[in-house]
Amino acid sequence: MTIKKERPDLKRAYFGEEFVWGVSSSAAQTEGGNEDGKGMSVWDHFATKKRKILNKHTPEIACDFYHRYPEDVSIIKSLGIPNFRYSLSWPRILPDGTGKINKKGLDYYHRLFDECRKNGIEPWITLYHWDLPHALQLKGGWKNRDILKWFEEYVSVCSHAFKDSIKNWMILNEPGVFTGAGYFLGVHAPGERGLKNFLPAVHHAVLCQAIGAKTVRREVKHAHVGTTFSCSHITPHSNSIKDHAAANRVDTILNRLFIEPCLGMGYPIKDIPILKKIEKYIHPGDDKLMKAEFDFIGIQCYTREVVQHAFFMPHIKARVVPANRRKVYHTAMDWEVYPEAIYQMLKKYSSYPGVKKIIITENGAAFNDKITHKKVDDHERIKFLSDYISQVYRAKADGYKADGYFVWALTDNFEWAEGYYPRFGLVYVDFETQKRIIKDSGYWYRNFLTR
Ligand code: IFM
Repeated sequence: MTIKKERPDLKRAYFGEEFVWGVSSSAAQTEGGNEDGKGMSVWDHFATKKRKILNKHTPEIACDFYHRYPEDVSIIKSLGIPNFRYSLSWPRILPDGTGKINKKGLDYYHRLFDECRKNGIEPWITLYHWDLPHALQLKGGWKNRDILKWFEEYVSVCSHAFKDSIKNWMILNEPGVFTGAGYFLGVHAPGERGLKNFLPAVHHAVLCQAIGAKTVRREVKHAHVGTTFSCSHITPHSNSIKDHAAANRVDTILNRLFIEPCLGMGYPIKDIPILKKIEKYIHPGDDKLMKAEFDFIGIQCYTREVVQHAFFMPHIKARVVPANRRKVYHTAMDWEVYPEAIYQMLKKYSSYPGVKKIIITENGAAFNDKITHKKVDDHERIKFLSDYISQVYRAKADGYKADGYFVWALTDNFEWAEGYYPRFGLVYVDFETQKRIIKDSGYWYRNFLTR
């Protein structure tokens, strides 16, 4: 397949002054630095004790961001990227999940945010990007309703510590993924499976996204508070009634499960009756507790899923037909490259009353990047970003909410169960030497943002 290198007509100015441009990353995927009092996370445990990651990779060193953040912040600056979304590591701040605060952990984040500011970069915080303290998982983790008070304590420590330096806060990163992959399919940490683990984890995450928002607002005056959702455009595999119904069920689980309760709509049980079992975990008053006032929602859209009816699939009776099986152009994650997905998602989420602003807090692609003559020619990623950003523009021009865009990711990093194999970065990382090389896509993004 021939890939056109670049669309010359796309301009930052088309999006207006208010539109937020940035790049995203997360602590567990980049930081390493298991020192200075950091506790073990569920991902450290899943990787080093359970050895569950592809090629037995671990996040122990990752991009060594803990020590190398000044270099990475200077790269962000050199690329002219004005906003940096990064997560705080719960076990670095509260090594046992609750109780004793690790001052060295807080000091490190203060240094990081100071470094950003010194370089004219606005830091955005994600409070929870999947690295639950292992100590809390030993007590049941997201399945245990006590997580409501553990999480409130963690958020209150963080928002108190950073109330003067951080304006933009996101509560959870993709609750659909950490509950689905971590507590239903068992392919992510902590590796649990089945509805009996998944449903309480979902309900507690829904409550925590609201509790987190309230806690940040209590501590931080004028906070700009959001939370993020993973989402995919869903299409039926055929025109059959059964495939349409299956597509609707998958859409409900992937795209509606976490946003609707926080908007006061409750769980979408009507469209997926097995969800009724979640009622067992709902306490009186929870319907009010689940509601949250968000200034924005973050959506993280990479692809579309094509869905087929599957009688033997437990609970959902549907399956996703992989991109390689459909023989469509896809990334190293086997995610179909389908730029219109992001348009469809902006359209879908714009239609919810109560959604004030939508920021694309992640979008990007993993390709098989190679270094040639000290350069990384990743024109597939350039084409990907350019086409997806064009669809964001199309949505905005059609009157849908679209208020910002963050590329995932700043650097190649630890891609969870896939280890270091998929490379999502604008910056290449040689994981042996920790040398960074800005990829052509990094320079493309710089030109897009600065010309
Ligand atoms: O790397 C992840 C990130 O942590 C959450 N959103 C999707 C990215 C790519 O898989």
